[in-house]
Parts: sequence; structure tokens; C-alpha cells
Amino acid sequence: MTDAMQKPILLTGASGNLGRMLARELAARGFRLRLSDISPFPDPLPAGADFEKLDLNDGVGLLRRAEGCGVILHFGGVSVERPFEEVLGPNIRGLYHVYEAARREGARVVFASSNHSIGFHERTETIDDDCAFLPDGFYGLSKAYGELMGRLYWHKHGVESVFVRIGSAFPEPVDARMLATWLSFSDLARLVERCIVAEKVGTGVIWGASANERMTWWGRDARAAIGWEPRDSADTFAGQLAGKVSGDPVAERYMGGGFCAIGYSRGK
Ligand code: 15L
Repeated sequence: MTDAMQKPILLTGASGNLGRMLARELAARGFRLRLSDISPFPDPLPAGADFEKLDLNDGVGLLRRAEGCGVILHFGGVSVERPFEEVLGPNIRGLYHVYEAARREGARVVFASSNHSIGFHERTETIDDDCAFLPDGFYGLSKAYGELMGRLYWHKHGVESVFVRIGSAFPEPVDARMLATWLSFSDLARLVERCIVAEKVGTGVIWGASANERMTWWGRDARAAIGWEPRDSADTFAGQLAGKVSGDPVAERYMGGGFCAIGYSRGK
């Protein structure tokens, strides 16, 4: 058992779809959770968890909330493409507050990064964890910034981070793109558990997708070091979803899908 396991774990974004699922799953595995979100927690509080309403813009509040924590699971912030001014506070300033709290506590950060940090890679490529950031919007840019922030805090302060570039974490895949990008809730919960308990992580990138046959886009990452392999697969949905494409040439060409097409003005 690592030191991190004996201390409470701060989960930001606890009231979001992934936060709620992680709160439930991690509490069931015996972790002591401190939940936070700008919105109220919509479920009954899991055993061993408490909740506090917290804006990621509130640096002092975050420092206080993280006191004594061994791990910060950072799932908070804007989670879709939005105008720059809306992304700035929660996703840029908020990340600084999270990393300052991690530095002060000597805590590990598990950052919910996204495929949208690399969304403008073409689907014909296979890219590794050291590929170029090619964000497909201000949201994806904030995720790339978060990964770089994590590297800064590792090299300067020894703060460990796992950057999980989540594909599409939903209860089920809903379109043809997700036959490649889908990450099941159960694979995500086991991944986050491994990120908490792994002895040493330094800084590592994980491609957050289940064992989908169509996932030819994402190659090498740090999963072996963390001790994680996905178990689920979107393949069983192929029959019903293979034809469910957007019809937009930009969305279909790039890994980020529809996010790439938002406000696209380059000429198709
Ligand atoms: C994300 O990063 C979003 O948070 C989520 O809503 C999905 O759009 C997902 O990416 C995706 O690319 O499917």
C-alpha cells in the first residue's frame, strides 16, 4: 500500500458524469474521498466521502480542501468546447490552483486530459504518448496546457502526474467514432485506481480507450508502468453503430471528430 492510499483523496468535478461514477466506485473500494464541485453533489454521499462546493477559481479554497491529501483526481472544469473566456477560469487558472495544492501537499495528480489535446491528428495515423499536441479548440488547448503544467511541476517540484487522455467515457458508445474512442466506466475506474496505488509514476500519459478493435489511432503509453490494461470493448456495438457517421468531412477526418468542426473556417 502506498503512502497515497492512507491519505484522503481529493476529487474535483465530483458532480460531473465521470466524477459521480468515480466517487461511487472508489468509495466502494475503500478510498477516503473529499469531493468538490461548483455544482451540488447530486447523489447520496458514498461511505467515507464528504462534499464541499468549490469553484476552481478559488485558489485559497482549493489549498484548504487539499490539506492532508495524497492524491488529487482532477476531473473538474469545463468539459466541452466553449468560448475562450469561459474556459480560462476553471481550466487554466484552476489548473494552477490544483498544482499549487499538489506541490504544497506533495500529492500526486491524476489529470483528466482529453483526446481533444491531440484532436487534429488524422485518423489514418498511429500516434504515441510523445506526439505533438494538436488541440482542436480552446477546451483541448486547456488540456494540453494542463499536461505541460504537470511536466513543469514534476521537473521543478517533483510533483507526480498521470495524464489520462480520455477518448469517450460514456455508459455506452453512441456513434461510429466511439467504436474507436470509447472508454467504459469500469475500465476508467480501474485505471484511476491503478493511478492512485501505483508505486511510482513520475509523469505518464495514458490513452483512455477500452480494448476496441478500431482503436488503431493511439499507440505507446505508460500503462505497463501503471499496471493497467482495458478489459471492455466497443466491438459488440459495431453492428448497430458502424454506419452512424456525421457526414462532416472535417469531423470524420480527424481524431477529435465534431470538436474539430466547431467554428472551422479553413475551407474543407
Ligand atoms: C471529451 O473530452 C468530452 O469531455 C466528452 O464530452 C466527449 O466529447 C469526448 O471528449 C469525446 O471526444 O468523445
